[in-house]
Amino acid sequence: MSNRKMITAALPYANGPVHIGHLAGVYIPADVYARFQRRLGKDVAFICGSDEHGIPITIRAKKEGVTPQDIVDKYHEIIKKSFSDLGISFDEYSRTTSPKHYETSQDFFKVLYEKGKFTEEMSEQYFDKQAGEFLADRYIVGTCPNCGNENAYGDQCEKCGTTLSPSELINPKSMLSGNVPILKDTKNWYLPLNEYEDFLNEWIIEGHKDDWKPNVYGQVKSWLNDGLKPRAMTRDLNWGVPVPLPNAEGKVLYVWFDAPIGYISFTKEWAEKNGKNWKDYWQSEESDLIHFIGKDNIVFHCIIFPSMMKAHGDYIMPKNVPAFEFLNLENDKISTSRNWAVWAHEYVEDFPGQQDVLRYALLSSAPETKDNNFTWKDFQTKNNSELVGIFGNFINRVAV
Ligand code: B3M
Ligand code: ZN
Repeated sequence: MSNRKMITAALPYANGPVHIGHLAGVYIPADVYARFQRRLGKDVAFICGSDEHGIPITIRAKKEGVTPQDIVDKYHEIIKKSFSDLGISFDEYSRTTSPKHYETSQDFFKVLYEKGKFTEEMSEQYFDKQAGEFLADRYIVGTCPNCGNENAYGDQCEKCGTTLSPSELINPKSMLSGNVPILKDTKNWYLPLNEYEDFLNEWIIEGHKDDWKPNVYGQVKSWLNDGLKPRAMTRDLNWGVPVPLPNAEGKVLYVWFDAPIGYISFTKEWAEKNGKNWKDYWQSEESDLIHFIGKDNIVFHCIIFPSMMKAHGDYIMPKNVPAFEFLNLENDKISTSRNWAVWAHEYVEDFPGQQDVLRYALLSSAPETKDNNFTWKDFQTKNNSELVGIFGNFINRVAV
């Protein structure tokens, strides 16, 4: 156990506000951990920020008829304010459109490129003729080859959790026009994840059998058993961090390449303002790196980002990646598209001064080892009998 704690919380997509599922599954547990470590006298950096690239943002912008920049400007402010209103004690809350992040993620890409860590591959990608755009990841939907879910995305099936590539989808359809896309040749840069299998097996499967959560360990193990494939680290899109190479016009870094580097960029921003050295947190064996995430982000934090850091060569590996399960609301899956959620910024308005009640309620039913459920009835009981009745009575008796 080292004295320095580099704590990250998953970067929320700036395509909508945060809800109680995000709070219970990532931000409140991470905040409690960070506060606890500070109390123990540890040197803590607790870092987060908005994830402002990727297709969820551009899809939302298209839907609302505004620019992606308009979308992220709006939601970054809303998210940032609700975290601060709820007492999430980030040392830094930044955003992936910041200049420091462009510089950091492009530098990271260049190091891997110059070390020969990427393979350059021509491939046929789906292209929407009507929209005149390549269709990456979530721009394409179809049937999951694994479980038959008809609404699987080009990068992942949310029903069974399998990571996919668009070519694996059965009956692919464009999210832009609804049309059946055509295939067109394009060049991208791939990280051959298969070359990191031995390293990942030794580090996680042999090294963290006993101290990582079973859900995290189990998922990693099953991916490694299935075998890893090279994964494209660039995309044919016009919203994102430009690929820093000549002849790469119209190409940006894959959002899951740039977003985790955000943790590093934001640590640099914080360090510069506070007279610290960011390398003490990211490149020193004296530091414990801990990623708080939701269960759908396990592959990115346990396989892809560690392989990127390993390829780079200067970075430490995470000590632990506590991933939480999901929180349901009144026995139904929380859903942004169906507007079935308790939104953080609305709670703060509707229950002024009652932030700690929500923090207590969400923490005491955090989905730590299995999916959990939030109901207003429970919330009322937790407030009235646990906080006011039991805790309040205890304080009152002590004071008397
Ligand atoms: N923006 C959040 C999500 O998958 C995603 C996390 C990035 S962490 C580097 O909902
Ligand atoms: Zn599936």
